[in-house]
Amino acid sequence: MQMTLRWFGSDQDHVKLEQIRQIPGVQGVVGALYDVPVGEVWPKEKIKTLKDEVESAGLTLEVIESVNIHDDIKIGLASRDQYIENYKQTIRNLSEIGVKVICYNFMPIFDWLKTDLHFQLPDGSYTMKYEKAGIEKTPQEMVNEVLNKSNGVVLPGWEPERLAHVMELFEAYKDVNEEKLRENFKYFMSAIIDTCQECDVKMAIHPDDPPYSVFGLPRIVKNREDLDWLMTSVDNPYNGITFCTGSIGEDPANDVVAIVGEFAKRDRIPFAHIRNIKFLNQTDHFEAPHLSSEGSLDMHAVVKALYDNGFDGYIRPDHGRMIWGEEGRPGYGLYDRAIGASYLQGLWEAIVKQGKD
Ligand SMILES: [Mn+2]
Repeated sequence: MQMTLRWFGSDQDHVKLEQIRQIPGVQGVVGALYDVPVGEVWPKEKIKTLKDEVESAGLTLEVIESVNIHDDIKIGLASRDQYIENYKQTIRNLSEIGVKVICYNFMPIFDWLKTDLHFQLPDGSYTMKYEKAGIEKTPQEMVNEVLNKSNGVVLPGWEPERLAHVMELFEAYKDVNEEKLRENFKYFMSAIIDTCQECDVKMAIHPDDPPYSVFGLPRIVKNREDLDWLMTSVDNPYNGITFCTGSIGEDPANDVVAIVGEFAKRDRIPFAHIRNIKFLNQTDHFEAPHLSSEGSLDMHAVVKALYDNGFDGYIRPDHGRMIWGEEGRPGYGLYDRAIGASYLQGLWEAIVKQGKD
């Protein structure tokens, strides 16, 4: 197990590499280039610059989150072949600087969705919350709300200029149902898998967040059956999962511990996001501190399922709260994630040592 922390780069992240270096046990950062348009090849020089910066702080850069998938690949347009060639070149370029895992998602149009980025808990800290009622509207209503900066839905990563085109994207996806999206996933993964193997770079798909359809859009990474289909469709260890306990756990029907154990055993989890959530009811939740007693997921059982099934990949504590007056990117403060990293490593140490008795 290698503990890591996500880092958004020196010009975009209020957290410094030097601070991450001081969290006990954290060996590396999970990074990305944020100024390369989706679909284009990540230039070698820029990747090398990022790697040098991270390594000079005494940390490693072996996991990338994310290299995003162009919509034409997810929609299945003829132009996808060029974007797939670009993706393969990006894999080659990343492998040259020692990257081992690429996290990505296959969600149409929207990345993760929360309805409140500053939900205050009784202890005064701030966290993110999701309420299903907050997104029960048409895409156009939703877009209008966001453009008007109302108190409605907040969509991280959605700049106004992109939002202006969101209805065109909905139009482009109108014939893409789950079956078609699965076909397009298989086409993409089949096309890149040899390159992944040659370069020793594992692809790790992030589950859909939330793990069910929103705005009528298809979702294919929601539960055990979906993960099984994805892994079987291109049956190769380089086609893997970023196991996100929060995303999978947001559907109370998903048995997170059983699913993480199964896919660790199948050697298909090169990377894990560990966070806890607390259900408010069947559909709504907030992101709780990592500690089992603070949320609805049993973190000990999750970590034990990883250990017992031979997990030897990368872990990062997923979103944390904003505590001690820290301000910055919601979910990505320093302090609560550092506490999460320490807690998860404590669980891991106890499980390893018990296992040796
Ligand atoms: Mn995650």
